[in-house]
Amino acid sequence: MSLYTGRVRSYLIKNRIPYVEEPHATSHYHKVVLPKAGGRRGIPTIEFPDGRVIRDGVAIVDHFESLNDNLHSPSTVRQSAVSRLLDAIASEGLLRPCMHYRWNHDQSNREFLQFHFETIYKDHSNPSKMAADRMQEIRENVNPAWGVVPETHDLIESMHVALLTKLNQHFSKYPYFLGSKPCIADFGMMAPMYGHLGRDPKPLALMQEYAVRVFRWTERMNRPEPDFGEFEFEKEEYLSNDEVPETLIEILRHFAVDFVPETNAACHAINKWLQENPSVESGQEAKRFLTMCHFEVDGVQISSVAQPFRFYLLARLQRIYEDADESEQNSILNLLKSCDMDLLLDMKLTRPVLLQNNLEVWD
Ligand SMILES: N[C@@H](CCC(=O)N[C@@H](CS)C(=O)NCC(=O)O)C(=O)O
Repeated sequence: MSLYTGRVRSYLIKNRIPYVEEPHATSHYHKVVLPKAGGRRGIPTIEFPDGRVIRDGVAIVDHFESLNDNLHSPSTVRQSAVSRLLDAIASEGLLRPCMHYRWNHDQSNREFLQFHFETIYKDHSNPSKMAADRMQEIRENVNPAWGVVPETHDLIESMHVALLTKLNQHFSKYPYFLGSKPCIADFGMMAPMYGHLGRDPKPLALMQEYAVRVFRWTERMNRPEPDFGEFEFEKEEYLSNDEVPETLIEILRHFAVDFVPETNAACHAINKWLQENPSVESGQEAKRFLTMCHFEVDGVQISSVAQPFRFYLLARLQRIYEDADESEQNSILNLLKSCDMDLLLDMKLTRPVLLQNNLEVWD
């Protein structure tokens, strides 16, 4: 049921890397794994046979990509930029629908969630009560922190249904985001689109009813073979000539509607926090819930936590642009302009965020 595990699980399956999935609740996890994960609980966290530990799904995929000759990282500039952009959106940009469809549809989801949360506390004396308490805490405190409040419910639902329609159009033409081979963006998007939105009963029913091609993509992503028999494609490859198809541009335009204002507001809020906290030392942990930010989408006011991790991921897109030559930069810029995302290139924190010893830290 973990959102971020969807990315890593799919990567491991597609690459036929054997693994065992364990709940993050065992005494082994607490005694041995957690201290090596910088003391920060995070799902997923991976432990290798030699005892090394990597916390964070993005870092785990980075690790395997570096051993895998970057098999799933497109090498051409437009596709590489889009792939990184979608990875950032996947991590931070879909939390509202994920939380809303999990926590505000009790009739469909209650027993399913109760069962899963009890498994986290199965070694405690009263798993049922502990699960219920934790679930209540998420509903009352975590949801509002991410901007999931009654005033935003309609917006969240209309945006999600529109997204399903656009994704469905894309996956009717292509089995993956950039053609017939999965890229970093496909794995990233499995975090929100499988862990919550393609598995919890309520949003799964929506997906099966209105977006069967998206549902098929989630199935395909959790199978080692290409699993694209309903298409004419024969080989696993990205679209030629660095193409980013129109169906994907449409999806990006849709994401821009809230991802751009939220990123802008988060950038200002975190930079203000940095200005007010000049004594933050290099290497100090960048807390996940640092400060709040406020923005507007389609006339609806939203307040949400501004998370530094968004900018860790966005910096990877910005770096692709900065490292490109002039004609490649124009090509990336034109692409981002065509989907209303170009302003993201300038949204930077005054102090970069790094991943060090399994923690997000300030440079
Ligand atoms: N940036 C991390 C985020 C991981 C994360 O926040 N996972 C959630 C669950 S899906 C979590 O660990 N929450 C805290 C907890 O459950 O203790 C990643 O991409 O792996």
